[in-house]
Amino acid sequence: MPEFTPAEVQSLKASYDEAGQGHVFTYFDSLALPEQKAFFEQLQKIDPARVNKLRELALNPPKEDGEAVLEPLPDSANASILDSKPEDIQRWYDLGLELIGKGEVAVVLLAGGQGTRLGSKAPKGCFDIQLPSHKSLFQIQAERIIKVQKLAAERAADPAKAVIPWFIMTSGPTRGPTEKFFKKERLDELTDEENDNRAKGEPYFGLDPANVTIFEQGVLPCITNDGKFMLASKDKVAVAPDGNGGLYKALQDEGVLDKMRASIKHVHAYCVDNSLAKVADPVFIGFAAEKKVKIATEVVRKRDAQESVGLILQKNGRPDVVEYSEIDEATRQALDPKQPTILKFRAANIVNHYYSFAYLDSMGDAVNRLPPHIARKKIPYFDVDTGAAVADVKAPNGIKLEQFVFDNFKWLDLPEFACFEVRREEEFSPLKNADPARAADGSFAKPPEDSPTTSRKHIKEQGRRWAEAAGATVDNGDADGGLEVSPLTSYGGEGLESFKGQVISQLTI
Ligand code: UD2
Repeated sequence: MPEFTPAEVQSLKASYDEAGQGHVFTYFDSLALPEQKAFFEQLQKIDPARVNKLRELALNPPKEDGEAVLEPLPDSANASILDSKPEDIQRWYDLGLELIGKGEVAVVLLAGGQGTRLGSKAPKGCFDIQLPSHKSLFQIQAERIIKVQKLAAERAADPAKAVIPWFIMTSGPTRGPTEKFFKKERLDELTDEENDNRAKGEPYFGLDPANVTIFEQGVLPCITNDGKFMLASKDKVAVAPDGNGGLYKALQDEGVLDKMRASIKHVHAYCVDNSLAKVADPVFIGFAAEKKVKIATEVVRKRDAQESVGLILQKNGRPDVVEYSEIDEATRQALDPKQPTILKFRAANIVNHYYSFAYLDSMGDAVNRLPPHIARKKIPYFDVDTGAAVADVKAPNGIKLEQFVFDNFKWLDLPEFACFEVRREEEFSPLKNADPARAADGSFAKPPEDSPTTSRKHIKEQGRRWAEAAGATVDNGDADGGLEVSPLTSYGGEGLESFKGQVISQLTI
């Protein structure tokens, strides 16, 4: 029995006709019932008028009156762990742990991106950067949550409340494999060795599954250059994830805000591919909570003018981010007039954001006004006129609409926003690219950057620094001269006193 009546099909078709997208129904009547049902469900989820509006917003963004004036954020909106007083950092840390101890902190993981540049078929969180422990990014991040929960529980009036619910945003392609990976089911997308390594861990890496919610961001149709929705086949619209800015609508549509509302006041959202991400970082959360801002963002000093990171700045007096793919060369190269040896715009976005729950819960329909960005792509499609599928597309033939998670920063007044500079070596090592090819002697043809090698190295160098700061000596023959310190041993270098005066010969502690 179909799940829809002819009248429902007619009214759905009328809404597409009205939006100038009626062509997607060309083959609807010729489909067998199961295909009709699946197609009807997909078409029902897409609001063609909303997509047309988003495309319009993307192609003709609201004009700024006059030339956009870009300036670094004022000192009032900036803080830096590099030059903060130790007592301030300690106060933020204590406050952050107190809030976690009261069960008021949730974490949102942005994990809907595909690992295309990394060359991995499985979701990035599954990636094994070849640490001695062979822990995946998901496992490392899960264990950081376990550890910081423990640190909070030790001080909490009611330790049972020191729980950080983890909400993992996936997209169509990453949801299934992510769920299977957390349940310890084998993934076709992983090698046998990677699956075997996963099998060693606990389901959900030792977290209580009740506190881990995997949800899905929305999709947007791929659109031809003249504004028509593209079909992937007779019975499917070609769609793509709506960008990490799809987070805000997904928090509403997937009931995540509803789940948070009873106890959560502070939300930390971070990027799956930052190997050094301090998940639910008490210092950052304490800092933002103390300033009572709606949004705070962590930044690191930009490595060089060409680094592929967004720049946190003020635009016409409002907080904003200019993405690396949209920065003009003059802005990228501009030097600080007061210190001409460094970049004027050097606050690099690292997809590490704090939100007050109240702000997220107040967004309402604004989630439909996040201006998407245009990505002109080569999109395999089904040609409605010829009835043939075109797989091998030679040149960009359409656009994908991608919303950026930081595009609502501009909606805030400066006092509602804060920027927190942290140390790159402690908190940012992006896993973006596959390792470079190796020469015959096994050396890299060019220095690895933002790759498994750099992620692995940065984690082990951090572990070595922590051990040596605790008074230990590391002598373990590690290839990178480092030491892997499990998050279950230490979250941020604390609790290593017992290693004082010892020689650590293990590769991981
Ligand atoms: C992101 C930032 C960039 C800089 C850089 C540093 C944005 C828009 N850009 O650029 O400013 O901070 O990272 O590493 O944030 N994601 C989703 N759904 C999507 C697309 C992406 O969840 O539809 C997630 C993705 O899984 C990752 C994060 O968002 O956790 C960043 O996505 P990306 O790696 O595609 O962004 P990138 O490196 O172009």
